[in-house]
Amino acid sequence: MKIALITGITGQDGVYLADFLLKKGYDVYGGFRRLSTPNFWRLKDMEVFDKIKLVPLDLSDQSSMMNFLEKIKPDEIYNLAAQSFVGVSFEQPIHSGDITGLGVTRLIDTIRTLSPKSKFYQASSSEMYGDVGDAVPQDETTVFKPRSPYAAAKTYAHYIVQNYRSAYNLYACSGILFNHESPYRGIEFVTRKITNAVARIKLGLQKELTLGNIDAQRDWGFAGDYVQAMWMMLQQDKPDDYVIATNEAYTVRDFAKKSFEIAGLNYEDYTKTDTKFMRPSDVHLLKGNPQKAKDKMGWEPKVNFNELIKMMVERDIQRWRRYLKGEVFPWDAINAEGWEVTSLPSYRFT
Ligand code: NAP
Ligand code: G4F
Repeated sequence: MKIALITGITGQDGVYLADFLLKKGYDVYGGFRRLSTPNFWRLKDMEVFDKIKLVPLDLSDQSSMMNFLEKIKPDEIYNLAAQSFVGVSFEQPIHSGDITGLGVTRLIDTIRTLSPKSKFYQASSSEMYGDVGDAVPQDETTVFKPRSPYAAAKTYAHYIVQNYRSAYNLYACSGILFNHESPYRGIEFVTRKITNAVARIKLGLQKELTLGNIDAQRDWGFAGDYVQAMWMMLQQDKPDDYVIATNEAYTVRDFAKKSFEIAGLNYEDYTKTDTKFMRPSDVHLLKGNPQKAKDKMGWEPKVNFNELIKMMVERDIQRWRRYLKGEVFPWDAINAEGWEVTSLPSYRFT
């Protein structure tokens, strides 16, 4: 039986990957960080909580990685842990650099020392492209011009992985994944913020939705499709980096309009914008070309834009309906109205 370690197992991609690897017969270890309230709701909801082995592992603490890798030398290590929210990286640039950037060096250097035969996957990001200019769509040859502390940290990590691959001959890959969403997406990301608000408006629990830069364009895919590509990267003859995307871009406005439409509501009646949700610098257009992943690994996205939104809206409506019936507590939907991180300087001092 193959052994896999997934860092960041409590996050969106962590649960989809755990489910995928368990179905492939892997023995799955999941790295989690200690919190005052454990964040296991996704693992429980996906019904994988009882099938995995949880290990305390924080990317800020190299000893936690050493403890684990000394005892268990996994066949495959998937590094999904990160401070993954771009907006917060403007507020916490040092923490974001420490976890999302330097944390990867801590992990891959520990692998080099204690488990050099482990195959390694790094969660790189399309945010690294940043200011893309005329380079549309982006592929593995497009230059990185990061526009946030998060993107700068991911770019550093991306180059560290390339360096360890060539310097120490490690089997180390980076997937340059474009935005991927699901009903398990964190509630502060724009897609889930929208589908959650649509569900609450539909059920009379919320009156309106306030967004920031609705002209931003993203290439949105389904997380369940994207974790399969992570695994495929570690099954190839040689380690390499791959863009994973749909090659279709839509605006935030498009996403919101479609979400309201699916719920039988009119976007214009409920949505407004506020500069407090805009970032000091934003990425205006991301659209990825996944041709290399298709040619070399046979990977293609299966769920399209409309199907993804329908899946998310329907699931959020279902969650809030069950909540209203007193059946479940929608863990990450507490204070959904009005709770949002912003990046305006005024926010820092008020
Ligand atoms: P997510 O839902 O925010 O999950 C992030 C995970 O990292 C959570 O399990 C979180 O634990 C964990 N984590 C945070 N700080 C940590 C620390 N100091 N030590 C150990 N674990 C820590 O993110 P996701 O959407 O699943 O994304 C997975 C990875 O792919 C991330 O690295 C992200 O940056 C990258 N990525 C995501 C996308 C996307 O569109 N989703 C695209 C490209 C790249 P808690 O549960 O305790 O917070
Ligand atoms: O949903 P977002 O916060 O995702 P973003 O910044 O694209 O980052 C996500 O995708 C990356 C891959 O490209 C990952 F690496 C990263 O970890 C994360 O998963 O914002 C998307 C767009 C931005 O342009 C933002 O300015 O939506 C815009 N937006 C407009 N109104 C908003 C809002 N974003 C948020 N979070 N909240 C708003 O009200």
